[in-house]
Formats: sequence, C-alpha cells, structure tokens
Amino acid sequence: MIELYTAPTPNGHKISIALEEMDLSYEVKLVNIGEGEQKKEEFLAICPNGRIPAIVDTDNNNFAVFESGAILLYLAEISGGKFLPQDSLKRSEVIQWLMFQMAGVGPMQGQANVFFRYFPEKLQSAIDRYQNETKRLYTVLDTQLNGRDFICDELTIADFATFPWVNIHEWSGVEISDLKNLSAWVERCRERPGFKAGLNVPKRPDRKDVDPEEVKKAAAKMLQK
Ligand SMILES: N[C@@H](CCC(=O)N[C@@H](CS)C(=O)NCC(=O)O)C(=O)O
Repeated sequence: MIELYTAPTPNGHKISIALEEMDLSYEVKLVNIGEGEQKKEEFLAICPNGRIPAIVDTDNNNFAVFESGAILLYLAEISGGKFLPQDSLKRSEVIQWLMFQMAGVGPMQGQANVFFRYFPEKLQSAIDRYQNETKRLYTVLDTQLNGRDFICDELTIADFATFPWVNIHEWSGVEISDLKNLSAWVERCRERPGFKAGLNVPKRPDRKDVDPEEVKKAAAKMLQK
C-alpha cells in the first residue's frame, strides 16, 4: 500500500493521477501546507525538503520517496513498468520530458504564479519574465505534441508530471489557445477517468466554491516562511 502525503496542488496531483492510472491502492494523508504541517519533524523524516508530495511504501519496509519526479519513476517501477517503457531509448525519451517538466515547466510556472498572483508588490518585469518563459516552454511542448496523442506517443509518467501544471495555465496568466496541439492534449488528458479522479485528491469542494482570495492568502503566507 502506498501512503500519499499530499495537498490540492499541481505537484500533488501528478502523483494522485499516476496512482489512479496505474490502479495502485493508496491512502491519502492530507498535509495542510497552509498551516505549515510540511515543516513539522514527522513530515521532514519522510521528506527532508518539507514540501509535498511524498510517499511511503508500506509494502517495502516503509520506504519513503520525495520529489515528484522521483516518485513517478518509483511508482512506474513497482507497477511493473507501466507508463515507463523498457526499451532504453524510449525510456530515455520519457525521462527527458520528465526532467523538462521538473526543471522547466514546474519551476517557471510556479514563479509565474508567485509574481502574478501571490507577491504583495506587482513587479511587472518579473511577471513578464516568468509568464514568457512558461509560454516558451509550452511552445516546446506544443511542437513535441504535433502528430502525437501524448508527449512520448503513448501515455507515460511525462504526461502525469506535465498535465497538472498546464491544466492551470489560466491561473498563471498564460494563454494556450494559439497552441493547438497542447490545447488538444490538455482536453485529451482531462477526459480520462484516471486524470479526473486524480485531480480530485485530496477531495475538495467544487471549484466554484474555492475562493481565489483564500488561495492567494494561503500562498502569500507560505512565501513569508
Ligand atoms: N520539486 C518539488 C516541489 C514540491 C513543491 O514545491 N510543493 C509545494 C506544493 S506544489 C509545497 O509543498 N509547498 C509548501 C511550501 O512551500 O512550504 C517536487 O516536485 O516534488
């Protein structure tokens, strides 16, 4: 059984989507990041970085894994290689796109959110820098998706890593309607039951009930720590 330490954020959703698509049984452990639970000693013993997501594999001597990219690789291994090809060249391609998300899309879009949504001052040059870089990375993805249903043809952990971020492009203030392949891929992913279920972990009220001002306040509070 996998214990999933998570919160309703894109990095958390990468893992709940993967667990759903891999059909692995898991138990959700909600970490209240607004209240700083991720910095408490018991969580740091699982994840030294003090950030969600993290997992504990109770069937493997309570082995703990942190960093969403590493968790996706671990889950792909224990689920019998599902969503990570065995062929070494194909496998390398998936890992390249996974790293592209981990080192590019995630951090850049994360900073776009910080400066566009949460930062107390409106620093237009910082907003432009991170939104433009996110758009550039999206354009790379759009080119890769030309003629492909998923990032590496078949559905893989690269899609699980990337989708939850592109899915919130509006929140980051980055338009994708001109990126036709990327837009079609987002819709394709949204339609999958595993993605729908994964996005609803941890369970939360209807999106319309989530007050954007509360999200901003909670994020701004975290930035001060
Ligand atoms: N590189 C990490 C990033 C994790 C991360 O930034 N998690 C955020 C939520 S999406 C978090 O826990 N934030 C709480 C904080 O900053 O204290 C990963 O991919 O797992």
